[in-house]
Amino acid sequence: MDPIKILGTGTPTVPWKDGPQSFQGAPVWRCDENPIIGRNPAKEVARIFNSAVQPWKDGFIGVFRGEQTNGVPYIYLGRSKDGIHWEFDSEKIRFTDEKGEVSMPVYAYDPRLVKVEDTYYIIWCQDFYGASIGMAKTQDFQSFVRIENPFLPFNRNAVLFPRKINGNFMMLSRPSDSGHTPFGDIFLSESPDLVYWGKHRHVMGSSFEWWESLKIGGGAAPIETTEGWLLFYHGVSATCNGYVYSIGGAILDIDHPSVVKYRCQNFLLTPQEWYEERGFVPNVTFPCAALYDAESGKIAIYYGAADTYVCLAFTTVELIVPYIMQNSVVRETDTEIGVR
Ligand code: BMA
Repeated sequence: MDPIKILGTGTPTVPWKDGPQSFQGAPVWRCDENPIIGRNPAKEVARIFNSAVQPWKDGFIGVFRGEQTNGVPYIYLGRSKDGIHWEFDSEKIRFTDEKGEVSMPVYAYDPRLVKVEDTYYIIWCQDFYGASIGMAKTQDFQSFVRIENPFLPFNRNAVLFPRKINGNFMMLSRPSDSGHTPFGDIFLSESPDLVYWGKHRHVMGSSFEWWESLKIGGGAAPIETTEGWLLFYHGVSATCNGYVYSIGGAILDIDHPSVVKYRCQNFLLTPQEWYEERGFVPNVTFPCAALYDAESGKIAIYYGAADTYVCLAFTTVELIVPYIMQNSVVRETDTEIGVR
């Protein structure tokens, strides 16, 4: 088999810590500086978690879910030299409409940050007469212009692909209900212009695997590899003591990403450390971004822990893709194109 490679470039300065020589389960290891963002990280922000980052200039920039001290979540901008140590703006991101008028969502959480061509898109969950997806664009991280809400309520966990496929923008999302949704599959939608969305396809469902049996949701923007789109997502199981959020991995077809080529039956990471098991909502690991370096194959996964902290975990494309392939179980609802 040819060596598995990341396509695209990424950044050679991806945050990195060497891993162990062998693994008991998935070849994913945690950063020894976790949690990289602790409690009370900014003025009137009690917790930052479920956040997304990108390389920017000679360092990194990110959009962070900041739980304000009044309990309402908003998105804050953060900057870092090394991707591990972060500083935050004291004011939340000021969104405007196309005319430049201030246009703030009622609340905003779980942001993703994806670069497509020369523009960065922020995609988050917000109130649109019920929980749904909000979007904004920026090229300079100074002006943030909201664009049309892509979907009707209720919907969560939306993430764009980092390039157009067959000429269209592609977005994963998870239709939901208005509460702590006890169900949910990942769907794919496409758009020629980021205004009109259609050609909706089912990608994959909550499976028979116990750790993701209740619902699943897209996580980091998919990473293009020689085997397909590498997707880190979250899977939820319902226990007698509440939901448990783990990180899963799948590989989607490069040209038809509603087709799942491989789906790992084992979680890649599950709550185990104190900062994942203890916090505002215990037992949550929730991926929202992954940085990579195509040359070395290094991958750094940013995940929220216990709705309280931001954490980092590492892997490489040469380790994780074969692990997903070797432990793959796909069912008909995964491998079909996903339209009925
Ligand atoms: C989901 C979202 C996430 C959160 C998770 C666990 O419904 O609200 O932001 O991390 O629940 O509380």
